[in-house]
This record gives sequence, structure tokens and C-alpha cells, in this order.
Amino acid sequence: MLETLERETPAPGAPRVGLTGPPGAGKSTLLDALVRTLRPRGETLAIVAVDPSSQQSGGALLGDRARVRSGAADEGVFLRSMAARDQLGGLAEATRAGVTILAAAFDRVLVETVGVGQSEVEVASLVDTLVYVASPGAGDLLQFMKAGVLEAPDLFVVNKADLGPAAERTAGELAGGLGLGERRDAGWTPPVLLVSARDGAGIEAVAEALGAHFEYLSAGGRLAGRRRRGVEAWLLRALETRYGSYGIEQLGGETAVRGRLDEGASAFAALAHLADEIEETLGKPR
Ligand SMILES: Nc1nc2c(ncn2[C@@H]2O[C@H](COP(=O)(O)OP(=O)(O)O)[C@@H](O)[C@H]2O)c(=O)[nH]1
Ligand SMILES: [Mg+2]
Repeated sequence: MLETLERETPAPGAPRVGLTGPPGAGKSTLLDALVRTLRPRGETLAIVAVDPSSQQSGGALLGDRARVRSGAADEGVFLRSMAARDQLGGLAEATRAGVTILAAAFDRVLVETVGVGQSEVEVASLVDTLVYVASPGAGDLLQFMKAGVLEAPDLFVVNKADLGPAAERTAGELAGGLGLGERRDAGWTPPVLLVSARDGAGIEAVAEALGAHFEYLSAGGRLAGRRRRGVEAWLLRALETRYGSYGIEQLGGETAVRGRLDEGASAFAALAHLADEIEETLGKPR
């Protein structure tokens, strides 16, 4: 079913937006504000909240459910929380499957993930536009650079602007840092926006920036390229999670694996085929 969906979803398909950033920055509140801005325009929205740390408590997820509440009785808004404990094949595999299905059914898919560790890397390869949400006083330039948050995001949102000048300082640090390092995409300078998700201030500008970035990607075939690279990265990680680097060696190395991903073929089918091949070399019964 996923295969069919992937092939039949007309290009370019629904925009996929990732929100990352430290806990408490206001990602869920921002999502809530975005829903309230985009939904009245007639856009349908799916939200996937990924919480890899949520093993038993579920507290954060319940909090998110309560907060992202605008669409509680609205069929045009879908909210799904995914926690590590639910997933047999790994959170990244389940998340991609979920996002692929939702992208076929909704006008836009928004993925929230905590900006720590592997989940952030994974969401970057899953979405078209990556948004980094920071709160005031989140750090100075050196801290942002050390944390490696400057390279991947396509848009920076400094939330809680209602708290005063600290938000402007954080925005300044981020904007200043963007000119320094290598960018993932040299043709796009990520905007740095000040918002108050709580008050709904600056949310229109966020919606506009999301639209502008998706348009930028759609022009000149950049979108297809980015999605392809995202699938490659996902496929390599999925194989590595299951079989270690040994598995990828059995297939002839990373470049060989990338080459096996035919244009238009389903990522899930590719993973299944390649996993079968590795298992054959391992001599395991299937
Ligand atoms: N002052 C202020 N507080 C906010 C704003 N947005 C979110 N918060 C608060 O920040 C805390 C964390 O918000 P949440 O959306 O759960 O952050 P997340 O962990 O990044 O999803 C909550 O107490 C929110 O009420 C804002 O724009 N201004
Ligand atoms: Mg949250």
C-alpha cells in the first residue's frame, strides 16, 4: 500500500515541514498557532509528533496533545504522536511510513521532533523544509555552532518574542552565524523570524516563509533532489540499524546502495529487497 501511495502521489506532493529545537522552545505552541493560521485558508494539516525519549511516562506527549488542540473536532487536522516504545522497526522507519501516508491525504504534513540527537538528523532527511525553533536566551553564537544547529535548517524561528529584547539578541546571534559556516543549500539564505506563538504574533510571516521555501525547492527540480537524498540517507540508516556497517558492506558499500534506489521506486520496497539480500548473505532462514 505504501508503494502504491508513493508512486501515485502526484508530484510535488504535499509539503513536509519539520520543526526541531530544544524542549520548551515552543514547537508545539507554534504548531498550534500555524494550524490556526493555515486551517482557515482551507488547508488540511497532519501533525506528527515524534518523541524518541518517551519510553514510559508519555507525559510530554499528553502535554502536546492538550496543547495542539485547535483541530480537536476538525477533520481537516490530524494529530499523531509517535514514541520509541511503539516501534519495532525503529522510529525513523515508522515515522517515514506515517508521513508518506499522511502526505497523500493532507495538504501539508508537519513533524515535531525534539532537537537532540538522532531524531533531529532523521527529521532533516524526511522533510522538505526544516524549521529550527529557539527560545530567547537559548545561547550565544558559539553554543549554536557547537550544537551544529546552523547548517541544516531552512528557517529559524525565535519564539517568545513577548519576553522582550532577549529574543532579538538570540535572533541576532543566529542571523550572524548563518553567514559564517557552510550551508547545506548555498542558494537559500534561511530567514530568521521573531514570533510569539503564544500571542499569535509573527505567525503569518512563518507561513509565508514556509511557502517561499517550498516554491524555491519546487523551481528547478530541487525538491526531487532533496527528497531523493533524504530517502538515500534514510535507507542507509535503516540498513545500518538492522545489520550494522557489515550489511552495507555486503551490498557493495554506500554508493552501491544509493544506486540501487531507482528513480520513482518505493523506499520501502528498496529497503525490503536490500534487507533480503543481506539476510541471504548471512545465511539466515527467512
Ligand atoms: N512567553 C511565551 N511562552 C511561550 C510561547 N510559546 C510557548 N510558550 C511556553 O513555553 C512552554 C513550552 O512550550 P511547548 O510548545 O510545549 O514547547 P516544545 O517543547 O518546544 O513543544 C509552555 O509553557 C508554553 O506555554 C510564547 O510565544 N511566549
Ligand atoms: Mg512539544
